[in-house]
Amino acid sequence: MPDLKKTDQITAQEGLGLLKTMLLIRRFEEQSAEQYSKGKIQGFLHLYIGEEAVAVGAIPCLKSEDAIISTYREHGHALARGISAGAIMAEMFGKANGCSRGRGGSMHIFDASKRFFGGNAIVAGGLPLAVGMALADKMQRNDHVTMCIFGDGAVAEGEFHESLNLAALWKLPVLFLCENNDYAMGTHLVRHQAQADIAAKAKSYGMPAEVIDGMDILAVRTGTQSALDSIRSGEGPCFLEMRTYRFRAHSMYDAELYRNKNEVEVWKQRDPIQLFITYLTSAGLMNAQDLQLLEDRVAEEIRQAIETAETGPWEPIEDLLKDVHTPESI
Ligand SMILES: Cc1ncc(C[n+]2csc(CCOP(=O)(O)OP(=O)(O)O)c2C)c(N)n1
Repeated sequence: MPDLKKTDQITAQEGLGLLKTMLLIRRFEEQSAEQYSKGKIQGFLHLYIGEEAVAVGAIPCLKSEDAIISTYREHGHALARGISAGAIMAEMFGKANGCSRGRGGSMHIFDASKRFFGGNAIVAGGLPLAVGMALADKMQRNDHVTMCIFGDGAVAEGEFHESLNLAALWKLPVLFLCENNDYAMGTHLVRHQAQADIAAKAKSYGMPAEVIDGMDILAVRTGTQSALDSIRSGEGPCFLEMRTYRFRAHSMYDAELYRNKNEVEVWKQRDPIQLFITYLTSAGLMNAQDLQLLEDRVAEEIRQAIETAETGPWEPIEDLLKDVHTPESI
């Protein structure tokens, strides 16, 4: 059996569903890189390849009324939440049929109907927003949870500490989910943090914090589910540090001079998709034909997404100043 630990509670149908979403994210990202190199996508593009087990293990544990706040590396989170590949791709093409009407681009995928309250270009910018949303939920006495996703780079920001402090003090229903991929752009965690144990920092604010193997989708799923149960029972916020890795550069403009190729290759040995395929196959829950069917379905979904983006309309020029606020317009 491969090195996925939580082997007990998964059916073939669930396993194939999770694998399909991981494959969708992987292929979507590969296609995004290609469209970027063709000039169809402009601006910044941050790929999630290597980190798929976090999104797909954690996000489906939420209920539809729960909220998500994300970062600029959020295509995978948005897909895992059920925003269509076409709406995201059209957004990145800058088309009016994109989920943010083509005005946000890659870093600002947003869909209020899915309670997906955005990617955010500002490192740690989502944390205070999540705390505010959780405060609103607590005041309204519902049992919604806000999942706040951010990277290890965010722990260097004051907002991280302010947000954890208030959330713990007021026992707010927030799940802080840190995707620790070791690097903040080109800076390794140990080069910017005197205390590099992120979970220990969270514990110091008086909330439960756990470190989880972010390459193991089943460990992510189990850990997230139990954190959500604790939050819903009124115990206040929880913190999960997912140990993961990005296989690609920070963004499309990064020569990756800060890490050696061998390090990347070592992490690729634990590619979360490959680990899960091996797990499902050895557990007798999937065979090569099932995998091919999933790949075919995903390929068709991506083909349609590109078509949606290609054929989508540009915003009419006369609408360009709509929703743009200037001192004169207020
Ligand atoms: C407040 C702020 N400071 C600096 C930047 C520049 N910046 C963009 S990405 C990044 C690194 C963030 O790394 P991390 O949070 O670990 O996320 P990852 O890219 O690893 O997913 C920085 C410093 C920014 N966008 N916002």
